Amino acid sequence: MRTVTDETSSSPPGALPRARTRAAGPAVAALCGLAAAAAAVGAGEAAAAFTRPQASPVVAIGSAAIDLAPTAVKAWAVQRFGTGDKAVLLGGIYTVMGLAAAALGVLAGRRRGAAAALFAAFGGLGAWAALARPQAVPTDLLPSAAAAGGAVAVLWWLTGPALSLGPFLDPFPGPSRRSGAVRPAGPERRRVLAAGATIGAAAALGTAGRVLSDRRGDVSAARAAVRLPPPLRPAPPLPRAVGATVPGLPPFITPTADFYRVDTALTLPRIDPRAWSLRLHGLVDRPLLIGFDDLLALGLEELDHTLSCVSNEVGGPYAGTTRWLGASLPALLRRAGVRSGAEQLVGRSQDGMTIGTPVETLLDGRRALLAVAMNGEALPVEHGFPCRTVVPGLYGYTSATKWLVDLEVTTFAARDPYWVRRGWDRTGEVRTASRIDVPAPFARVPPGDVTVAGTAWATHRGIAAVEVRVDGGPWRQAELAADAGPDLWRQWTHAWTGATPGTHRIEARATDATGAVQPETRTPPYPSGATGWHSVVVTVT
Ligand SMILES: Nc1nc2c(c(=O)[nH]1)N[C@H]1C(S)=C(S)[C@@H](COP(=O)(O)O)O[C@H]1N2
Ligand SMILES: [Mo]
Repeated sequence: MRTVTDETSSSPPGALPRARTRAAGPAVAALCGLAAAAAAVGAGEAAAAFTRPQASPVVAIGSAAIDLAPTAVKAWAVQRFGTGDKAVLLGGIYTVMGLAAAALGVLAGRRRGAAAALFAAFGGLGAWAALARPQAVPTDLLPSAAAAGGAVAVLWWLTGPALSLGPFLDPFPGPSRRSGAVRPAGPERRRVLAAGATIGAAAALGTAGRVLSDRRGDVSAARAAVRLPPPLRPAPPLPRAVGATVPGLPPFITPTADFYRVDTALTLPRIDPRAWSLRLHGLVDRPLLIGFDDLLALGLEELDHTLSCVSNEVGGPYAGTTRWLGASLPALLRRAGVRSGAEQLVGRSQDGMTIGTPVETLLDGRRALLAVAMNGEALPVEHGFPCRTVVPGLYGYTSATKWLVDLEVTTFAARDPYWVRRGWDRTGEVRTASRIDVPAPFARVPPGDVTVAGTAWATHRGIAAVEVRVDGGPWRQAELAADAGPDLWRQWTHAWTGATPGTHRIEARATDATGAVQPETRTPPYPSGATGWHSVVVTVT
């Protein structure tokens, strides 16, 4: 069966050194396994175009991995890869799948039935993952079934006798003229060609499936068609000196394109506002069901606010400031009539995320929005189109449900939202943070006067002071930019004079408006937000 020819050898085919003959067989077998996996992915993506993109086996298994990943792994992924965490996860899944498929191909050389059964089992895993998603529907089974069917059929075909078509149909008869490389002949050559063709066809099928589901689910036209009414209650103008103009310091208002993104959504929920509705129910006197136009008709208000993520490390980038536009959430709660005993409001997103906000916080007089726009434009899909919540003072994971479809007023005992179930703090009050943006870590700066600048936030409490010190020396008051209100971050600058050549450590700490100084002790983000002073080491040359 393993007839391998080699031009450099004068021996007749079949008399080659055994090591080379053996090397070609498993490689071809592994390739057949890879082709079967490619068929699975291609068929799965194609079928998902007709069901839902979330039901594609790879996406479903990835989503299950996100939900099942231990908290430490999730926190590490967010910190290490940030918004790129999803690409890294998918890359990892494809790598593991590729290795497993190659191994199954080799197994198929000896036990074809067992290999086919294991491919089918992978399909079963995809089906289980798809059906275990929070919003699963029975048809979510289909992409995994297509994937398993495709893989088993391709494996059976590639490893079976059908490819022995006879030498006259072989497009490359005889040994290679170009090199002395071992080239499989006969059935194996045809298997290699067939496997290659299968991989190409599967890639085309999968790509077509992706393109089709992107087109079917596209909401960009619906988003462009949203007509935002002028705010009934505009935000007060920002003080002129709200931003410090120092090169390297981020702008006071974060451009939407630069706004950080943190979520568990491997495929973005794409919701047409015409098909969207929001249910408010639970411990209320008058449950509500409102559509998007009803929401816009409630009378919108603007809110300038700094949103931040609990997973942000000291000095990290996961905070941004934007002008939100939306309907008042406290007003809607009052309209529904919150009953006594209500403790938390659980927001649920279209993809099944649950985020719990204390009712007491929502009704203590602060502004909170059912936001539909940021910086004057309908929410981008990745930031929650068509509607999300925003509650100043709380980290995103307890306040900022994107792709919001349901609000339930309930008790703490009745429901543990997604992150609380994973051990994160129930309230998620934003801790005081100060970040040195300029100079950058390990920057080289000239001696003499060095401008130090940064951003500090203690959302909803406000920033009263920022202090800076160099090499553990005395703390000096930084100069604060104008205060735009407690719900917004505050930029600051400090003139470090007499910088001498060498390596220096700059540290910053903020005091919030309650008078509490940021603690020095470094704690990690889990379970209630990072603490500690940010420091930057620079070299004066
Ligand atoms: N549906 C949904 N909403 C979500 C999340 C999520 O994973 N899914 N993540 C939350 C977290 S942890 C944060 S910090 C904010 C981030 O919002 P952004 O991506 O618009 O910056 O969204 C919150 N809302
Ligand atoms: Mo977050």
